Amino acid sequence: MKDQLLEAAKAVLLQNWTGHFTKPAPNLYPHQWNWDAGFIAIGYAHFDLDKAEQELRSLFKGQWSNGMLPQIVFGTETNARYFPGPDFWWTHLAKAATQEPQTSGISMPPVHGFALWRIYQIAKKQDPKRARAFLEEMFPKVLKSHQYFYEFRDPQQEGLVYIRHPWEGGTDNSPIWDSVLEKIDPTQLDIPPYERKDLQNPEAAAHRPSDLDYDRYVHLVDVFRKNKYDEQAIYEECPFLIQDPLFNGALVWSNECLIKAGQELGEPVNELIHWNELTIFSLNEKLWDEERGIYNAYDLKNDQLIPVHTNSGLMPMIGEVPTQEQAEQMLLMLEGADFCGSSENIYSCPTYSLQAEDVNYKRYWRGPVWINMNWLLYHGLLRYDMEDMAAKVKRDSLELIGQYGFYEYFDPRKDKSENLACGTNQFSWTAALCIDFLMET
Ligand code: 2M8
Repeated sequence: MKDQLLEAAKAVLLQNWTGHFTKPAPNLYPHQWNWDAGFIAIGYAHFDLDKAEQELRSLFKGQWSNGMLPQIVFGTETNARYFPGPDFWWTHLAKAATQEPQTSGISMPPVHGFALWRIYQIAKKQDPKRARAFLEEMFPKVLKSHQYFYEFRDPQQEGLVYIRHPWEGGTDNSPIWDSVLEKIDPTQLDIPPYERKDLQNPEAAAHRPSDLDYDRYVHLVDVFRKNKYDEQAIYEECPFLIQDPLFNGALVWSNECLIKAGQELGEPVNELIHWNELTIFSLNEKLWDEERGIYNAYDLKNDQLIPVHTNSGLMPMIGEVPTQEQAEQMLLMLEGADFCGSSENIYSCPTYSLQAEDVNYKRYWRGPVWINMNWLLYHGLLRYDMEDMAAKVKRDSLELIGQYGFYEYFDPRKDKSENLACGTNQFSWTAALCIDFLMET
């Protein structure tokens, strides 16, 4: 059974391999995506080091001269398959952008520090010299992407990085963004004309973000391009500036892995240590919700907390941000009615509190289980020796995949009469992280 699943997972990655990088899915996502590439490279490291390395090299070819690692590095498939394609971003106006390959003009959660370190650990067992050479090659690039965040996305120098578009958060349609997006009224704005392509995919169409959401997404892109990607000007004008606990939690784990990598390579790491201490401090000082035992997001534009509880609020565990005591509170939250429901009827871990009135078990990032979030949560739990819960998260992930296939996300309700698979099939990070779960020793 394990061998079959493993082989099937490898086949998904190889099927989505384009010769230079791996598409997140065969049709819906025809280019290279930023955090997908990090997860995918981890999967490859277990059976094809060459592809693991190429995956990250290809992504970093799109890195801007200011360090920003773009959300999408466009491949050669026609624009007809995905909106927004390369032409929509007008990145030729951005001083720092690469023109070849073309990219989008936003970034994504910084997973590459911990992906690189994990790949190094896996590769060392196969070929130590090669593993070190790749670490050496990538370390400065990943470091530069962190420098970008601390230089351009942390205006109050508190160590908390903001995102300026829901797509940057990775959790596109998360209810965390709602209150901020609702303030953008497209009827009062001049929204540039555009045509969605994602609804052409019948598997995914039903649960994707709404047209109103897309108008707002497009408006934000318009703000960026009109400001020629000048970060200061965007900061002043952009209505969407959010400090997200998943994003900043990933940053901490990646900082920490870069510190280890730097020490291994004999590189200076003082700046990284300083950034990291500040981010950990501010996550706890500003975003920790003592009453509920979870981290909030913060709306920087309107200067207020966003007390909306998705499992992003649990993710600072991956960087060991909470103390053991805080983590115990988080475990209670996770095991309780909000997430896993202490019952046998819910697959861990729904992306949105099951107590929320607007939880939706099938809609994109508004309730379903996503395997990358489970994988992160699993690693977070292990840092606090919460082995039982970690084992459940892993078991549930493998059971969902084994039963339904390598889908993009899953309805968390254990109901054998319904097909729990959602979104697009043959999804790369589901396959890659399944490999990592299975191969873990
Ligand atoms: C989804 O996001 C893209 C935009 O980036 C989309 O909806 O078109 C998200 O699930 C994101 O996290 C993921 O990286 C991307 C590709 O898998 O798809």
